[in-house]
Amino acid sequence: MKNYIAVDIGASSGRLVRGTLHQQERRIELQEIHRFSNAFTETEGHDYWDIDYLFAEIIKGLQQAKKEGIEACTLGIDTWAVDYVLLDDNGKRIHEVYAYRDGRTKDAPDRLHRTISRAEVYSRTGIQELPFNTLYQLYVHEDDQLSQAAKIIMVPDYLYYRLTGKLINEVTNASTMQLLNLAERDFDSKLLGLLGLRREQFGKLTEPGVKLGRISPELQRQYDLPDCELIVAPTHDTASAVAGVPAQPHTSWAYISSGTWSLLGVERRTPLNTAEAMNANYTNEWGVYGTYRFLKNIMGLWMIQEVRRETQNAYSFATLAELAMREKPFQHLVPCNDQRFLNPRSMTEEIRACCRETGQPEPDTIGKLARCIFDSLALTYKDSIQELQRLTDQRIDTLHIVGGGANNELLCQLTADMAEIEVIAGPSEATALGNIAVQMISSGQLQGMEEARGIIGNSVPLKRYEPRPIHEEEMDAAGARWEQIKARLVQ
Ligand code: ADP
Ligand code: LRH
Repeated sequence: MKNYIAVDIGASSGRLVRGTLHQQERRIELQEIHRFSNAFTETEGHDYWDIDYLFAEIIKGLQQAKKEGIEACTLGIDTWAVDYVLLDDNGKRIHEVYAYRDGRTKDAPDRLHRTISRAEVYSRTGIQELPFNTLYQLYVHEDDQLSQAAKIIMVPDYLYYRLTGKLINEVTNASTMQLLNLAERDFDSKLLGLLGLRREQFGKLTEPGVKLGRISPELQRQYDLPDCELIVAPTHDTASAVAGVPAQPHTSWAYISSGTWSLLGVERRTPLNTAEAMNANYTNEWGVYGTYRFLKNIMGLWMIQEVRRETQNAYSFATLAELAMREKPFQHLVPCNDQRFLNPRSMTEEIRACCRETGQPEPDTIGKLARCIFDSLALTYKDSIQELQRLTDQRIDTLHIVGGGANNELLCQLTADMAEIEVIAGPSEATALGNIAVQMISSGQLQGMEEARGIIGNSVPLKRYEPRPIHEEEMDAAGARWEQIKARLVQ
């Protein structure tokens, strides 16, 4: 049976997963080969990823695959978006890879938009303003390094390059640079000009599904790796995750890709870069096969990851959800998307300070902190679902929650209750499945996304959550407080 391996690296963890297609049963069997943690660390006041460590973990995973008897496979790589690598003329990296939460871009949007308006950037790119978009990161990047850069590629492009020696800029991830022109479907010359960059400093825009060739023979020999053919995945993890949503044809659905971030949106055939979409901060990231992901970034499970980290990871995520479940709902609410939660010195302290400032009691136990985060996320999802229906003029009947957050039963049920919508949770490994599905389509094993999504839905148990009636008085009080908190803190 043919082996398809996905390398899927999120901001909190990475894994190599093998998929095999059982044609008769119409399902993909997934097997995790290797898992490793990921995090950025601070050096001399800046936050960086350890890209050499990530590459070494990919090699380890491939060696493990060989030990398990996989002699040959196809391979696709996806990672988080927006972060990039500058290469010199010899293909050597000329800097450590900045992590997008690094504070250096804090004021970059305001500064850049003195030269070009927000509205113009949005009408060109359709990308929501997030301070860490590559546009703003490059705007503040050291000038001498930028001018030395022979090529500017994204993190997964770089991992493909290390494995094959081939240089590409894969499109789904390239769109998160906020440098692609929606109408021309190429790099925007005005934006490049503002950054002092040239088109030749980027590679060829390459669609998911393209075959890139084999792992270089030197690497194969040096590390005793399986014979892998690299296929370009949707290299942005969110593009792979949305490809992995088990949506039924002819239904009206939205998704939350629920991991470090909650990416809430719909898949569209056309972008929607109206003034209303810009004001609501919705993005149009490029998806697989010419689709667009019209979505919004919501601060997501990063908040609970950070609170957990501050306990030296004393609790599992499942335990944190259980502790939260025992707490009274809606006692402490915070506006998750406030920038104060992007990379605070202490998430626990930041949440407490926010509650204090808004006249609420401070969550003083780990259970209360977790409850505060899940209640606040569910209320934010409710707002975004309403906003999304208004902006797209489309009724949404089903909300698919995919990614690690699909395991959080409390949050899934709260989301169904708050947004008054049917939630289908799973797969938690939708990103790996979407990555693998594109490899299978490219290899001619599957016809296209509709077939792939049907098979994905058949491959793992999905859990359905129906909205439960809400205790009206309790909800009215919480709803009024929620509106006040948002009005006070979020611009
Ligand atoms: P990323 O790809 O951004 O690193 P993942 O999709 O792997 O993120 O999701 C990680 C998140 O999933 C964790 O932060 C955690 O909140 C949630 N999660 C994973 N397993 C569980 C579980 N058993 N119960 C509750 N939440 C879980
Ligand atoms: C999720 C994600 C998201 C981006 C952020 C940088 O992992 O790729 O889609 O906005 O990380």
